[in-house]
Amino acid sequence: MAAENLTELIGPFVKSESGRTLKDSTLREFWAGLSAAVMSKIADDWDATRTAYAAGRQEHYLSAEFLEGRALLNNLNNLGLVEEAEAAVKQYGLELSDVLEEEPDAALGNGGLGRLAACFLDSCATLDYPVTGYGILYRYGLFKQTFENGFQSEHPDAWMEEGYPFVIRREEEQRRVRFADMEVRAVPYDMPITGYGTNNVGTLRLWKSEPLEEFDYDAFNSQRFTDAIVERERVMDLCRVLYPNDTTFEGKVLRVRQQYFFTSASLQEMIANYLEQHGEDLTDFAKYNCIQLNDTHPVLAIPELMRILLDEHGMTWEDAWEIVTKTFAYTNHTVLAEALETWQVSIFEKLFPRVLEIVYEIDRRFREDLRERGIDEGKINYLAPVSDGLVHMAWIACYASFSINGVAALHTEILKRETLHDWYEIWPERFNNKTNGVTPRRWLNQCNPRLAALLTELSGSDAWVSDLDKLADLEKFADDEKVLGWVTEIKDANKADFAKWIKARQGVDVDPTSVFDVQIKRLHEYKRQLMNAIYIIDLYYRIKENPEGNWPKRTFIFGAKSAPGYVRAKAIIKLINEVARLVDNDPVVSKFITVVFVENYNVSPAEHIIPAADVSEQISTAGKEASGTSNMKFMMNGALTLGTLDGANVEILDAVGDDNAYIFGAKEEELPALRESYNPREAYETVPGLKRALDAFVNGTLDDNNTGMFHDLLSSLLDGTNWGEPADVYFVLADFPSYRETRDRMAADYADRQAWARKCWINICRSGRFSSDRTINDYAREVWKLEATPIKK
Ligand code: GFP
Repeated sequence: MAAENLTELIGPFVKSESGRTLKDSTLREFWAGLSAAVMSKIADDWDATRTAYAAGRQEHYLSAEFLEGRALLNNLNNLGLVEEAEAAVKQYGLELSDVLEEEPDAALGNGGLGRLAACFLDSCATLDYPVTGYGILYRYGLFKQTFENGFQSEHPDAWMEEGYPFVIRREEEQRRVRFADMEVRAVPYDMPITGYGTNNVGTLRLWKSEPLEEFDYDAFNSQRFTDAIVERERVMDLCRVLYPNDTTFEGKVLRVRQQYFFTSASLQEMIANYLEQHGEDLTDFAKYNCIQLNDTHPVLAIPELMRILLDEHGMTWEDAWEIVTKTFAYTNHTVLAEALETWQVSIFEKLFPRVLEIVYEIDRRFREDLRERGIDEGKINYLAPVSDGLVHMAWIACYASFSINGVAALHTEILKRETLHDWYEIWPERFNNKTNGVTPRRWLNQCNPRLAALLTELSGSDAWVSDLDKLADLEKFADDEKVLGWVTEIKDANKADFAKWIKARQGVDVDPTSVFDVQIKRLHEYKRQLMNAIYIIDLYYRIKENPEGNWPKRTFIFGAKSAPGYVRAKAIIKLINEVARLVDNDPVVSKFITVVFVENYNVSPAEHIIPAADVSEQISTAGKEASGTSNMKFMMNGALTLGTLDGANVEILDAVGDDNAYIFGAKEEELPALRESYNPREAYETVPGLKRALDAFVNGTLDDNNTGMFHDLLSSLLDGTNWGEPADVYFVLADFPSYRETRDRMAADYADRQAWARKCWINICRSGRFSSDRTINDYAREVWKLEATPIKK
């Protein structure tokens, strides 16, 4: 019998990674060796799971993004191997925590959408559902962010350049993807997705594009070296970066190429598996396969499946369409216009004329179908798959999918009422809500071991880790002083850890006894990091005015990346960094408050930040944040929500009640009327303190290095733009007074640590419904019609 224990396995694996003695091996090589050893332990179960899933009904999760973060600790936790791994590295005088820090984040996603996909796969594995994720093996993940003089600067993230043991190349399962101007090999790289308390191991299959020929040998031989590799580089470009800049035509072509590439390869695999398992007749394809489209990015799968069924399997249009409309389900993630992707017809013409032909035929039949339903031409033209020279991906999704869902109750209502209202009128039965969730494995058990230990001790087992509703039983301790004392101690210890971590990372000193008030998410105007910053500027002046005041000590923590081309978001980053500098340079104000902008925010930093947070900032303009998921992570870790009635905040409030959350601001249904009468300039003139805070943008208090960007920010709030955008689109100044009042009150409440801890405890105990296990069970039951398929041991 081969060695099974990590203590025995680690040595040989590290040596084969490093090619030298263990004494000389680097920490990074220890990480690689330990990871490879863990892979060896997963291998048999992974194989057994693949075999078990192949024959039955399966669900395929198509997503352009999977924001996985680090894998090693997650796998050790799931497999119950943390202690073994600690002992294994101790033999060589190493600490597991140091080894873990060597792992790069697999940042193959931008934010919530990609992280949700990662949480979903974790839940599918834990619940034994036969689900496979499909995406792209981007060579460079989300860019690395640094601050240069307070400005965001972007750098490539070559996350797997030094080797990455958690993906396995499956050469023998490669496919061909054909474009009009190139043909490429799609080579799958599989990542095992372990679950908690199960032997099942799911799969995330990431496709990599490679040329048919390594390079042009003749050109190379004639010393035309660049010519020899041009085609290769063109093919490799396909998977080079997550979300290429698509402001240019060429950028758009690349993006569409990516979308077709991974959906085509994935479909080919599904078809091949079907033929192998169920024979040549594809009529029952939808009985065995369901495909979830994660936003519109994979919607090309719809015409591509039509093409495969029609052209490669000789089906009639009617039979093929019947299969397609029973196979696809579509999730919408935002009501912002950018989610409803449209592509110029000319891009499709250039890349895949046959797919375009099919899209036109879908369009023709769609128009006929709607005319028969008595719908007027104007509406038909608006909803048609092709209009005004554009292909409308969301409309194709709505037409072909049997299920259309939003990601929180309020969001789904807005889809039905506005964004997708016409579709809802025609096909109401397709619409359903699936409120997002997050995995309690990574986001509680792994990132907050102290709290996890307390929960396990009080409930007598770790069953809550895979059944988070069990935490409801612990609410009986809400008035137990001893338990509340422990909750406070745990938070304080986590805050001390954060203080050490940020000191080592960025050299910043923070006081662990201060209130940790946190906003971490992509930088976007609707998320209103700007309102948060204005509050801090206002507080700065209030403290200066009254330095003897009873100001609670507070640390304001930010983490955010801005899309590289989003000028205003980048201005907000610079502004926050300037506010941090202003506060830090003031000997009086800095006694009370500190502002920290965590550089290069990503999954791993979030795991350090969330367990240490007291206040969870969820302050988007009502109606704009589809769900949010950090709100759920904070809640599970005993931070209190300071939020608007937006996205899943509404459901968090419903779960914990008014006494245990801090809600402020205009409601979604109030905004249309408010827009009519709203005058941001009046707020600027009349709300006490606001003028002073906003003037700081431009009067030399905050320095934008003569870029004029702070001036633009201010005028976006007060004047709107000359291209017709109204002033203060996101109601920052309108909500500011109630935000300030609520946030002040919240900081004051913190002083009563016992009462505060009670609120935290209620939040933790009632977080069960925000586990992604609940979400996935809902999808499996109501949309995917999927049975758990545990492998036999
Ligand atoms: C998007 C939405 C969020 C939602 C996630 C997952 O994420 O409200 O929670 O998708 O459904 F906007 P971001 O792009 O905001 O990160």
